[in-house]
Amino acid sequence: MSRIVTVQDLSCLGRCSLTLALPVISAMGVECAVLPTALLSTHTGYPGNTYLDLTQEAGRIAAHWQSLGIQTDGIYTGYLAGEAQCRLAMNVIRQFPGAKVLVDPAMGDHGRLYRGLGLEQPKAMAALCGLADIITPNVTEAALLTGLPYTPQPTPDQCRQLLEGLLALGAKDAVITGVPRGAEIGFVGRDFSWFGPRQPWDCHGAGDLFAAVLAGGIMGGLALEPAAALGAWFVGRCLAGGPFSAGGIAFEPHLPELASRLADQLA
Ligand code: PXL
Repeated sequence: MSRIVTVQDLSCLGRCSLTLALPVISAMGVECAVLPTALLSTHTGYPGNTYLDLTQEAGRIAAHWQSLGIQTDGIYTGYLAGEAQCRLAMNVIRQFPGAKVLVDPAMGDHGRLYRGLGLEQPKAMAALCGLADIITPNVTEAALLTGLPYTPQPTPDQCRQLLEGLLALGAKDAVITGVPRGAEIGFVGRDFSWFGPRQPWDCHGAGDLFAAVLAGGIMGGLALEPAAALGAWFVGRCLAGGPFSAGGIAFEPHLPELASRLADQLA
């Protein structure tokens, strides 16, 4: 059985980051160890969320694991707030050489950083991306990381430029997610892309859901393209049950289907 260590916040309500990664990755038959970087009442899409920084405590947890000789097959980092948390994630990656590293540089959408993040975030996240095997920015994050202009519907040529800029950060591979194209939406990688029907609504946590399925798929034994396709299929499947409020995408009823689809693909 494979193990993933995931480094991201615990937003107590709102189906994103850890409350989503843990059930999704577990349902895919992969053990999910958690390194919570902050404790929030809700994600920052709700007004007035509480925020308790746990960077120091997460460092103590990682040090304890090191003293026990704990190993992991994969590391998956998500939303991180500030330079110290990105440095913590980089130290965790160095602690487990040989682990496959997925960095989802969750920090913004619709052309803007999430509320509460500082202007230093893209640079700190770019440094973390440099240590990754795979990064999964959305269109906004790809622009923030590369310094290229944000365009809501990048053309294939613009996607290629974004990918080049992302790989120049040092990441071994990159998939741009949530790329709109006419009535469709999909993802674009270096030598593959996929587009499917786009729901008239979007929802908080869609990027986290894609990344969690991708992480579970790769650690379960899939190659990058089929793992990304599984992620896109699952996000589409869950979003079709919407629209959803800030409480997030109701993915829970579909977890058995995700598990059986993964098993079929591995068979
Ligand atoms: O879904 C990404 C995410 C994760 N964690 C927190 C967030 C967000 C998006 O807003 O606020 C705390």
